[in-house]
Amino acid sequence: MSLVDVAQSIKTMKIRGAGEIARAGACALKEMAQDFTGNDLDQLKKEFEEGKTLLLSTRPTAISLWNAVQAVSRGTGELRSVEEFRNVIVSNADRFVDRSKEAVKVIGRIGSQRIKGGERILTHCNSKAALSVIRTAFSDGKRVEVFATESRPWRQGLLTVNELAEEGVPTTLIIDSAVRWIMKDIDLVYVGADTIASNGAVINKIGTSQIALVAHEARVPFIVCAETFKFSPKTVHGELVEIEERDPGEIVGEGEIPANARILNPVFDATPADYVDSIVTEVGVISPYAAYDIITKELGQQMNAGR
Ligand code: RI2
Repeated sequence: MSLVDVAQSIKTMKIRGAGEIARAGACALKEMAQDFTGNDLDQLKKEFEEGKTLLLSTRPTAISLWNAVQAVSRGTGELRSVEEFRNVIVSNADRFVDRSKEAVKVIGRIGSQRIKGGERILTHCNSKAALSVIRTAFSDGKRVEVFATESRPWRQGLLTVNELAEEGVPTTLIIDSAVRWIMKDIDLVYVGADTIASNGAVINKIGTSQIALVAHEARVPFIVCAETFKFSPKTVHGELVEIEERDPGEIVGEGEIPANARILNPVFDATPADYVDSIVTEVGVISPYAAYDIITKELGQQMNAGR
């Protein structure tokens, strides 16, 4: 696919998931550089910048895409030839994709340590990082049972149910408003993240903050699974995370409600650090209050770009 097609697929959620859109963006920039046939470095740089801008315009909430673009761009400022520029882009993109895939596996190994077997686990949306924990525990022979929320309006929970049920994991689908009703029977909650702010707030699929509130009330551990590239250097400099609002047509069909009625369709929300038990990253389990340290230690090179 061309970079324009990849950007369109991310925008329309044909490609979705904060980790997946980051990998798709990195690959799109790599292929753009590989397909460039000219000898004019300025032209290549111009097309590269335009490609980055287009990709970053697709889904504003997930910092993963921004971090991926920074990672692919690293060290390109001082290059003198098209060949050098292309080679650096390609190797940066490959490194980002490989490390991001490995991070999901490591999160699975680390996050599943908490699971002893017999637990009833609730998850929201369809997070590769959160499901990696569940899959790792299950493949290690731990008998877990999963409750997946429908995750309206896009209903990513059905992806989760289909994936896990096909793998033999006992899985139950519940509607989003059944979370407080089921929480008394839940032992652990694992969710993913789109962005983690420097104060430890977790921005994830809409409804996550309600789940965290209910888990807190029921004293059920609420565990976030997130690669370090889900942490936001921009929030260190005071930037607020934009909550994407999508087409109301995702919620109601044509004519279902009168034209003079409004529809709000925010697709992410923020969970304060106080409601997060821990964050499982590929560099270890951290308190949400250690988010600043993760950003400065793991994303320090991106700190300036985030100003
Ligand atoms: P992984 C998804 O957003 C969900 O909010 C999910 O929790 C988060 O990205 C992280 O997903 P969307 O693309 O990177 O479904 O863990 O809007 O797969």
